[in-house]
Amino acid sequence: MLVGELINASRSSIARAIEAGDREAILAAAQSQADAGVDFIDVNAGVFVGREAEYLRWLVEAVQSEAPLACCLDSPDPDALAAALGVHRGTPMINSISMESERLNGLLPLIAGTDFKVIALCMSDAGMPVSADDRLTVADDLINTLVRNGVALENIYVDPLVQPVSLDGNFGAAFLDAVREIMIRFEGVHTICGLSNISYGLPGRRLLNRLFAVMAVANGLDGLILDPLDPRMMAFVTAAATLAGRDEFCENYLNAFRGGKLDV
Ligand code: THG
Repeated sequence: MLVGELINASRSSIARAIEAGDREAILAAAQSQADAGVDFIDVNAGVFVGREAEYLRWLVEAVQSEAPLACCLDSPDPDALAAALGVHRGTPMINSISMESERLNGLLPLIAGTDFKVIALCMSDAGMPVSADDRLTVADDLINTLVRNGVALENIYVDPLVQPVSLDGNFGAAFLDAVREIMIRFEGVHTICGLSNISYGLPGRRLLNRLFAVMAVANGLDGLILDPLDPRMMAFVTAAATLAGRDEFCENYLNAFRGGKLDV
């Protein structure tokens, strides 16, 4: 399951398009990611404090102005999510709920009993997780809370939270251990992550991001938030999914080969 990350107001070209009301630029960014094969288009207007709800809703309208491309609504703010949900067509993904009590209580009423896909981020009032065990504890709480509130296990995407390996040499291994354990212990649930945090503070970031994607898929991860316009990343992820047993009859791999997408 792939989520395209490019419509994020932390990117200057997107911030400019939002402020200029340039619907065509947003639509083009959405269409190119959909053409690259993503399942959801992430939309994030978090840098616009005070106007996030208004801008997130506008982003959804822009992304869906030609075709009802499904959005991954990327905000911790219930008001912004409610505004975006008010105009979204089809089944959205919510990015993300966590065990932080304010966020949990704000978002649960929007999510309970729906068939939305929900990213469950492994953060709690205790802060950021350090070890694999920290991540397992929060994942357990989140999964149980969501299921008790009428969210199907199959619609939950646990994000164990990638942290920079430059800050603590064990952060990569702790994340990978958590993915493997979550996928074994909670059969039927999904896992997902963003990649760029792993390489924060280091040179050669794209190399680290691509290899970490492969390692995460090898450990059972079945969702990624990524830049789908990076052809090497896409080739690596396609090959990794095939090698990890997630590509029946190697169909996706062979299609990518025939489309010239593996020659990168
Ligand atoms: N988990 C979940 N959601 C997430 C993240 C995650 N949403 C946001 C983020 N992480 C994923 N999205 C992006 C979007 C854009 C960029 C990175 C991640 C990006 N990065 C450039 C880079 O890395 O070189 C430059 C960033 C900049 O301009 O400063 O563009 O982990 N659930």
